[in-house]
Amino acid sequence: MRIDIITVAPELLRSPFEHSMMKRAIDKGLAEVHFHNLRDYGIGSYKKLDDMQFGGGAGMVLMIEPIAKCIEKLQAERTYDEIIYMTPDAKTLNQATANSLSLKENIIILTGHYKGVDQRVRDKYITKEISIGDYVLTGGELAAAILCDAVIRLIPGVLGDEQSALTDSFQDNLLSPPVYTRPSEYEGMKVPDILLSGNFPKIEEWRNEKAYERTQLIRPDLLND
Ligand code: 6GU
Repeated sequence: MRIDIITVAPELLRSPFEHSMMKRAIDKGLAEVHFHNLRDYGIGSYKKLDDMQFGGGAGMVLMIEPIAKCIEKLQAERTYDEIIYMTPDAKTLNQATANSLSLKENIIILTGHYKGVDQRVRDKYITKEISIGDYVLTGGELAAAILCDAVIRLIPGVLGDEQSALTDSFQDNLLSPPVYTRPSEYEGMKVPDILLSGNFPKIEEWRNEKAYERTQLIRPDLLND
């Protein structure tokens, strides 16, 4: 999978790709991530990227021309399955979206800044808009890193244990059950007997029960989906 990220702040984005699972995916050749500094496509000698919004109001808006130049250069090189815009005014990222994106070949992720991008960018180029939650970040860069992490770990071959992605929280709309490791007793706090029993069908049943209880308590909305 190839991901092209268009951003005004590539330095804000690099580090998550240099560690842990995303690094492993890139090292294994399962994911390829390229950063494109929007500034390189800016207008005039000042490399201008943004301007005031028509109609008045606070905040600068990213102009269409630099973004168009960058996207069209990439599109001339290959076909993209999705051109995603990270923005708080969109549907929230969930596991189903991550699953489906992990099967794509080439995607572009555009990250906004300031007051966002000119609506015509969204109308002309964007095929999917994603928010990571109901709160506002300064820019879409960290959101893009989060999207990439959620997607890249799902690419077949990235996780060592093929099972583990399937048993993640949310994979079946349930939160994960509690987990324990050694010691079996700590300051009087005991690991539930069932987990030490060796009775795997019963353990599985207990885990399902706990997952359901937790979901009911913390995220009942997931059970209605
Ligand atoms: Cl994708 N961008 C920004 N700027 N803020 C957000 C977001 C994205 N998702 C949640 N808040």
